[in-house]
Amino acid sequence: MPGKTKRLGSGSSDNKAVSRPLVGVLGGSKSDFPILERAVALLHEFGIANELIVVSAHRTPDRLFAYAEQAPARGIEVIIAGAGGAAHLPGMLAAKTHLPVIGVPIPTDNLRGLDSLLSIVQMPRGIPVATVAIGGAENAGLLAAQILAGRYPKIAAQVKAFRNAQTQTVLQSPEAKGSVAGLMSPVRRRRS
Ligand code: RP5
Repeated sequence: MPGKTKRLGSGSSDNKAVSRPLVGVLGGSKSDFPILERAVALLHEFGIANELIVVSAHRTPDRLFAYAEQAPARGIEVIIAGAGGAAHLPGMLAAKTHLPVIGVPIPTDNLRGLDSLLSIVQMPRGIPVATVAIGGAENAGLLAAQILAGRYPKIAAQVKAFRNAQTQTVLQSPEAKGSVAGLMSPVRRRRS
C-alpha cells in the first residue's frame, strides 16, 4: 500500500487517475494546505495512500458533489475535510456520501477558528461529521488511520505502535522519572 500523496489543484486537467488513494484530504482553499499537510504527513508515516485536493463548498459546489459521489467507486474510504470561516465543506460532503467525514476547523484571522469549529461541529441530527480540534489535522490523520485499522491489520499494528512509542516518549522523558515512579503501579482498592 503506497503512502503517496497526489496533490490535485482546482483545474480539471489535474484530475488524472491516482494510485488508489484510501483517504481524500480536501481543503476549501489552498490556504488551508499548511494545516492539512499535518494530516498528510501522518498518513505518509503510516503508509496510507491519500490525495490532497482543493474543493470549495461555495466556490466549486459542483466539484464538491462530484467528488462525494465518485469517492466510493474510486476506492476512497475516509474523507478529511478542512475549511475555515463559515465552513460548509465537511457537512456538505457528509450529506453527499456515506463515507466517514472528519472535519478539521481551520484557524481564521478574525475569530481564531471558533467560526470554523462551530460551523463544522454543530451538525444537525442525521448527518455526522467527526470534528477534531481547531487546526487538529494530525488527529484527523490518526482518526482516519483508526477507522481504516478495522479493515487493514497492518494499519492497526501501526496505530498500536504509534501509541506505544508516544507513551514511551513520555515515560522515558526526565520529567516522568523520579518522584512519581509509584504512579506506574495500578492502585487496587480493598473490598470491605
Ligand atoms: C474557506 O475560506 C477556506 O477553507 C479557507 O479556510 C477560507 C479562506 O480562503 P481563501 O480566501 O484563503 O481562499 O473557504
